[in-house]
Amino acid sequence: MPIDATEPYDPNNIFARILRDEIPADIVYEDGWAVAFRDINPQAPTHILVVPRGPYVSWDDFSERASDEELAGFVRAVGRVARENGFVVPGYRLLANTGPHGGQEVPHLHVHLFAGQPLGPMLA
Ligand code: DGP
Repeated sequence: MPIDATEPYDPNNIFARILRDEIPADIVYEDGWAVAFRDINPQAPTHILVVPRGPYVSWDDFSERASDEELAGFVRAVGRVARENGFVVPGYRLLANTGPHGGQEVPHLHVHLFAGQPLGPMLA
């Protein structure tokens, strides 16, 4: 079910539980600002989700409430995930579904990173 991007943060959402190591995930990167793990239902040869460590529901919530340090740390982390996996030259795609029209389902901000093949003009 798509979520409302302005709803209060639910500390028991699935990505919060991954961040607390309560449920397993295939983690590919972590630093003080972000954790990245493989999507359970990949839509491309490589499909990674990058999530901030802080409690933000959506891109809207994060861009409004996060400190400048958190914003910079998260953006750098997303770039590092792509760089460290060798995606910069062949290229990759970032996507942050937001709210019902964006099709966001998990109420903790996540940036999808797709790579590994030409992705075409849009992913469905
Ligand atoms: P979105 O529609 O943008 O909210 O995408 C949520 C993504 O999260 C979707 O591609 C599937 C993925 N996902 C959902 N539950 C889990 C989980 O428990 N583990 C992992 N690794 N990915 C999950």
